[in-house]
Amino acid sequence: QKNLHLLSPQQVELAKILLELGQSHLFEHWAEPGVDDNEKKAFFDQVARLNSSYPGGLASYIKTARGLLADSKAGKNPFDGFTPSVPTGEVLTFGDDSFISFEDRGVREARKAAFVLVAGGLGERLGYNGIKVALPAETTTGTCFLQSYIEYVLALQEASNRLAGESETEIPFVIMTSDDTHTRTVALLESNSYFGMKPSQVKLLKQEKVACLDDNEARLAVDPHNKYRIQTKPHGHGDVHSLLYSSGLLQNWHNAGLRWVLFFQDTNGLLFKAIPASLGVSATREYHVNSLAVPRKAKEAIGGITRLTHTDGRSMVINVEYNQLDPLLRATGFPDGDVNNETGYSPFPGNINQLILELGSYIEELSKTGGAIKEFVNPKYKDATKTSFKSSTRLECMMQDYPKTLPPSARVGFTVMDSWVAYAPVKNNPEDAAKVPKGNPYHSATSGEMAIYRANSLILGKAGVKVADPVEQVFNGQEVELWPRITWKPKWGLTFSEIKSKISGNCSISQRSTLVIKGKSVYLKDLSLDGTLIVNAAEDAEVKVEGSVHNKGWTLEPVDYKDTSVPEEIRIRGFRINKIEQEERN
Ligand code: UPG
Repeated sequence: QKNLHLLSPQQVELAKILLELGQSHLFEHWAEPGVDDNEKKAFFDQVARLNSSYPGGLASYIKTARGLLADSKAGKNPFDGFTPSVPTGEVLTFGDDSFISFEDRGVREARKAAFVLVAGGLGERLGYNGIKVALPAETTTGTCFLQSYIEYVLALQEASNRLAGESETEIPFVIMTSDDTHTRTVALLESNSYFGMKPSQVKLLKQEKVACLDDNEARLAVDPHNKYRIQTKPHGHGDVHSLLYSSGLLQNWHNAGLRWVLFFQDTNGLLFKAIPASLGVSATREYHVNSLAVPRKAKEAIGGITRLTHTDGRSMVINVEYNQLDPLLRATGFPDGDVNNETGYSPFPGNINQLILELGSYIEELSKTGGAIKEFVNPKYKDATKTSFKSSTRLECMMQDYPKTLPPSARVGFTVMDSWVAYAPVKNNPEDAAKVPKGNPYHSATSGEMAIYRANSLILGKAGVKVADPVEQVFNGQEVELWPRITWKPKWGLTFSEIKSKISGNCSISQRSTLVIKGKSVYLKDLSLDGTLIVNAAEDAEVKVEGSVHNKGWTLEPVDYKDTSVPEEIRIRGFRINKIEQEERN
């Protein structure tokens, strides 16, 4: 009351809302007027932000929180009444005829697509100090994830426009950031001239954090570091939907005739090898929602794509998050829970969170929901009475929960591809990766890089090159297959048919070799490589690479992740590349 005269009419309104919502404790410790007045104003700036960035405002946030906290206290199972079963989807085999025709269709559709990268997460499990999109996907060329993603989108744009006989269409590229990643993402783009993309083609949408909750009444938590602030935490990647909607981008895209929105995550160096074909599946099957999936090892930290059928007859195909799949299975007639079957994999395909949404039905749905996604809460209770929390909690949401509100008529499908060509994220620090059960993927910087070499080697193998077998090696306590270090620019090999068209004769590559292809029209013919070859062809130059190349090449020298004299992005992979000798061709 005493401080009311300091506030603008809008701020008085916000104060009233807070009091009506049972949040008077937020003001209890406020100083007399004249003391900390600027902090008090800043408090209301924060409340205004929290209010405007959440669909329905703080009132809606607190109401939902009370409901979810009551359900959690009562031990209510979010899957009550649902029985899980294994759904059927489109299963693709890299390189076969159907894959090639889906790829072709996907490239044609790409100029009607927008790409959305969710990159607001800090990646606590990895513990890397920088932003994850700035990490090198591989250290042979040092290309970071963001560069690789942008170059793939540009390559798709060019190929798609070429097939349509035009050159003007630009594929929109959106990055969702957060306060944890925004400034560094902008700096990475600006210091690298947007990696060749027009700055106007890239849009950044920053997600806001949400208010923390102290108890089952959803009393907002005071920030432990500043009594004039509400403590906040990330709300999750599900924010991307409301941000796309409220920014007006979806409507702009719709008006411009776009048909697809593709969502993807911060560190998957293989993803774009699977994108043309999965976009082709969306277009051919007319899916409103298509999630890309890979065979999943039981207990692997990726969600399971599951058909959930309710006793009332409803049924949906949805991701069940990795921490919920095992308890759900045990509670519904699968006493062993999340286990591998005779194939060596869990029967539930693993969600890699590459989603393709059909824009028309997406806008229709969002105009009803405003982009709000079904949330959940995960409080850590002090004891069995479930009355107080060990630390404050908050509501969270996930982008893959979008289909939960869709009507039964929605066409929700998924596409399964082999992990070797579609999924190799960098999520785990070396210590945790080394503890992953044998046979399960490490999801580390080491395995992420090795997966790129393996995929490229296998793809060239399928395209007719004799690529030597890998050797087993241990880096940072992880046993990995070390294949020849083969990399190429997306413009060289966007699709399998394009790659095949650039290889002829008898080509071979030994295990200790490195091959870097930087041009676009580079043709390998009767190449015998044993060492390192870098092909630097100019954009429109046609280069034929023939004959035998033999030199000392580049070797991998082990480094220990604990050795802090080595840069962090190198030591988290457990090796550095020793560039001894190479041949360069232009
Ligand atoms: N992210 C945000 N904002 C947030 C939290 C995360 O943008 O508030 C981004 C993050 O940068 C990353 C993505 O979301 O690009 C996923 O975050 P991550 O921590 O890597 O997700 P996980 O908990 O490992 O799980 C997600 C899905 C899961 C799926 C898996 C596949 O929830 O279903 O199997 O990714 O990698």
